[in-house]
Amino acid sequence: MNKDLIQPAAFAGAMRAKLQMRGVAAPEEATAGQWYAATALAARELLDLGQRDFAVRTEAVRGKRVAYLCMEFLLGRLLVSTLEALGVREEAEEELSRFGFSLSDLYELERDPGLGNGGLGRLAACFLDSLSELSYPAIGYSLCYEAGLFRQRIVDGEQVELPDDWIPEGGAWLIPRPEKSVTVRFGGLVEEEFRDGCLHITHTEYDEVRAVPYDVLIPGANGDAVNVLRLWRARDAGHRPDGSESQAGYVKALRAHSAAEELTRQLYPPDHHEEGKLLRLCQQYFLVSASLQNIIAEHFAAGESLSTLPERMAIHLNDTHPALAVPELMRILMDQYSHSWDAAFGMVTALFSYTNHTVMPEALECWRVDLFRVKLPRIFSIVEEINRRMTAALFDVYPGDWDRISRMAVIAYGQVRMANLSVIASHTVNGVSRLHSEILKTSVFSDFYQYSPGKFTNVTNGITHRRWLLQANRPLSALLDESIGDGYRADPSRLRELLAYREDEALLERLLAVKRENKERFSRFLSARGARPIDPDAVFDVQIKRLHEYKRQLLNVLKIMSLWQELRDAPSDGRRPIVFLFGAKAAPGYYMAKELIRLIVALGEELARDPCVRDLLRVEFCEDYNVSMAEVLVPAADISEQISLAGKEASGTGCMKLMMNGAPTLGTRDGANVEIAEAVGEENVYMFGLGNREVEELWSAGYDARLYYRTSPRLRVAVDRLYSSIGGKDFSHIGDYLIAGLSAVADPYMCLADFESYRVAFDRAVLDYEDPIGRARRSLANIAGAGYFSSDRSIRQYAEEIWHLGRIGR
Ligand code: 26Q
Repeated sequence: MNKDLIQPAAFAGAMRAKLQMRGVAAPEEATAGQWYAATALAARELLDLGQRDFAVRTEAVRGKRVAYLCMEFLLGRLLVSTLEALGVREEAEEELSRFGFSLSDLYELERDPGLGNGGLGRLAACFLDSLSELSYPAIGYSLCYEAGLFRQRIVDGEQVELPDDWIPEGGAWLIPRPEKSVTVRFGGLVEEEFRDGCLHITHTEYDEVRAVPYDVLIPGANGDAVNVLRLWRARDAGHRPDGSESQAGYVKALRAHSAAEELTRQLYPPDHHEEGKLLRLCQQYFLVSASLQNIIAEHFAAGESLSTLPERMAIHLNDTHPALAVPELMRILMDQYSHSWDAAFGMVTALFSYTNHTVMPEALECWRVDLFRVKLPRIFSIVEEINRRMTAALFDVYPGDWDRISRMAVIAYGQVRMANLSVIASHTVNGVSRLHSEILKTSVFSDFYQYSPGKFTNVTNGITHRRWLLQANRPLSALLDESIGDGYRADPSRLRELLAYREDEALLERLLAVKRENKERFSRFLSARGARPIDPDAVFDVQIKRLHEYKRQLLNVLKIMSLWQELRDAPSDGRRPIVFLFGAKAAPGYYMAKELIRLIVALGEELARDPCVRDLLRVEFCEDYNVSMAEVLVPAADISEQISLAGKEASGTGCMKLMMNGAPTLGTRDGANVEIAEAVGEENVYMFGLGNREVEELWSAGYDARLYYRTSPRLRVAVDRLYSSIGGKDFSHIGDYLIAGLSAVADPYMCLADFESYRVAFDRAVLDYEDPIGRARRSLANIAGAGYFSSDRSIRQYAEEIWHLGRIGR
């Protein structure tokens, strides 16, 4: 943010003033919690100044802003990144140390705002960070869930979900803006009447919910920007019952009150099977309706008229979750501002762009027409009209080609298809890695690609190196500062300069020392949570991501089981221990994912009980994996497991965090792995397995998992092991899943087909580990190649190629 507005020397005084304001008599008496609150409040005050200043500067040049609509923003803790960006970290640290505290003590007190499930939400958070860093005017819109993603406990070897009431300890960054509240309508009756050549809509008997915004301010470290993340909280639009009503009125008011507040009670985990998650549909509409009302109000407040909206604003749909913004904007323009259909739709396609994050067919969002119509009657009639006009236009181009037209329709077979709606209404559609964007063109959206090829493009994902390198790995950034200078801090592409040190043994040794320090730190972190200490000399093999069949944690398990058997067959002393670290949450309704967690935990227990292997192979399931844990675990990794079935992982971003911290990828040619291998060179990664085309061919030829089971003895041993008890538990159904396929195709994600080449690649990685200089050099190449995967690069691309934003500079 604008540093003219900050006097770092005054920050300590501001912290004390906030203590006093909160009723603490003397700073000597303040607890860590009170210091935390005071520090956050003092920082918020500066952020508030910075945000106003940036808004004024943006207005002065009639700057264009992007509104990034996303159901999730997985921010992680904010204290350190904020103080760092404000340039007052040292001042805060010094003041705290006077009273016996440190910033890291306080950081530990902060609850992770877990307002996201995984990659998509974390990407949104990295993007906001980059938008601010690069001085692009932006506003993120999302929901202020009272409970974020569940906290995970392992009880009796199984995942148990606990509610995550984060606001009491993590809400210090939320600034309520009740004066900007709006109301959102659900249900009711819609009447359409043609009068004086115009369609008049009357909407009656709806339920109203009030949307109250809470702002989180996101500063850039360089430049002047502070952008807003606006989180909507649902509140009853009427009055809370106070007892003055009749008995029936009281009950009715109470019911309406709790129904309204239920809307933003919790974040939903992905659940593609359960039909009729009506509340999720309402959440989506609530987000987009409140956000669009806010966008338009602010546009008018700036003295603009609707016709200039596309000059001043780009609206981005992060996945289809906020796609209802399309019909909602149509509704506002037509019903409230008397636009014609064509004028309104023209406005929509000038404003909207859309990013797709998945090719998994079951994850393409659809809503049942009957539910949709009841909850959002007017929105439904607009979607119907979009569909009618679209299919008519398609008929002109493809007369009689009903199959194609029905594939491209927005409404078909009783379902509203959000992906088709998003594509039709957007001027640009992008995938999140080169391979994924190609797959979009050839499979999921091939019809649309043929119809309008110019719409489709790629923007490979990125991560903010400020959190994932500068903040999470201070020893490494200190070493980089000393060697290549600090230019990479503002321009991560300059990490490339590290390549000049490839032959510098002194530097390579120091790189090894940094990794070791980080491994020790993680080992302490785990021990503090009650785990048996890990030997920092062990190889740290890391697979951290949501639990999903396509990500193939099971393939990793099969590998570990085969290694286990080998050690039992040929015990050997003096081997280097390997620790397999897993971090993963399973969607509560995803049976197989939960079973796989049970398997990983049981395997860990069984290995720990086997005297033959307990010191050599260890499986640690890291409970409650989240952003804060990743900040400790990522810098400690020796091997980055990115082993999804080729064609399934849209991009992956964990792969980028791990490479930036020096861990070589052990991975398939999927998602961003392909580009990582290209950036660092094949000799610095361990790629294996079928490619995307080979997967498709094998699939159409008829995949037979048993073939691999019969021909690879070490695979057979691993699969067979699933049929005897592990940690006293039965996992034979997972064996059946792989080779019997009782109700479906056996091994649907082809773990068996990739097993042998995976083992070969893994063995090579472990062998290579024994050459420290070679290992350090590989690590160096990964760090040096990570610049491209900075979200600063992704955001520049979005801003220049899709949103057409300018930077607000002086
Ligand atoms: C769906 C229906 C009901 C409730 C929730 C959902 C839901 C929620 C979240 C569906 C999907 C998500 C999240 C998807 C996601 O995180 N995708 C990942 O996005 C990353 C960023 O682009 C990619 O790197 C990953 O490859 C992709 O899996």
